[in-house]
Amino acid sequence: FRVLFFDSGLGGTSVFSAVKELNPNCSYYYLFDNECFPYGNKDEAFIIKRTDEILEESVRRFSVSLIIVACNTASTVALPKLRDRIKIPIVGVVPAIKPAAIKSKSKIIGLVATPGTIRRAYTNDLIEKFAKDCKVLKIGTTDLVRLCERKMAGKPVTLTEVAEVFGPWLMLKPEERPDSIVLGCTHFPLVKDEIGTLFPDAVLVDSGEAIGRRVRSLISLNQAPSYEEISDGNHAFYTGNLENLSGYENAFKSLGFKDLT
Ligand code: DGN
Repeated sequence: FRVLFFDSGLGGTSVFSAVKELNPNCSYYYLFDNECFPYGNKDEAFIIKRTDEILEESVRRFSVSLIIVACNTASTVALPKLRDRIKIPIVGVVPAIKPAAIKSKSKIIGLVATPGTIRRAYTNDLIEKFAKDCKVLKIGTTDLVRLCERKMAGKPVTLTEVAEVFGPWLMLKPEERPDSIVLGCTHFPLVKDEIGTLFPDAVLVDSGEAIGRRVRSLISLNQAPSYEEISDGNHAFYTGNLENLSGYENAFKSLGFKDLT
């Protein structure tokens, strides 16, 4: 059973780890659009066109049975078009507003995501629907995405650098800070420890486990076409720009991805 992960960067690897844990018997492919990284500040039309082009091509090339758009920035805008055009199950990753609102006692929740995700009508609808009783503090950042990429490439990231991103919340009195923080970008679980150190009393909510469960149920419901396909257990990753990989090979290899194409 072949599953394709897709992100403009390495953020999707945080979802990959969660999905693989619950679905160990799949083959995983990771499509890493580093040619157009980052998506976080690109306009919506660009993201819709780009994801459509490269995912259609990838489904043909790798004969995958399921796609995980492991990027909130793309999922919150491109899913309808993708689902219209590509006829295999496509699982999107969107900010976990609902569980965060449920977990919050103070009813002050935080959403940290890319500027694109923060702007989306989709995100505002989620807030409207699931967090009406909460005050939602938002930070839109591409700086934190870059810090996560740096960390994955094996370079040091300091707590001060992460703290700078969260300046607006750290300036608040402790009781005015969110007690439940949505990591609304798949990169951010990669700096979960740092964020946890800055906000020790807050619960950090990402989408990884929920996506893992969703994939498991799609597989068991046999909703994906080539379910009977036996996994070859091989994990491969593909990238748009080989020259720009700078240190990422090790990150992928340590996750069990063997091929570099
Ligand atoms: N990982 C992407 C997300 O979840 O929104 C962001 C990547 C980017 O290109 N900024």
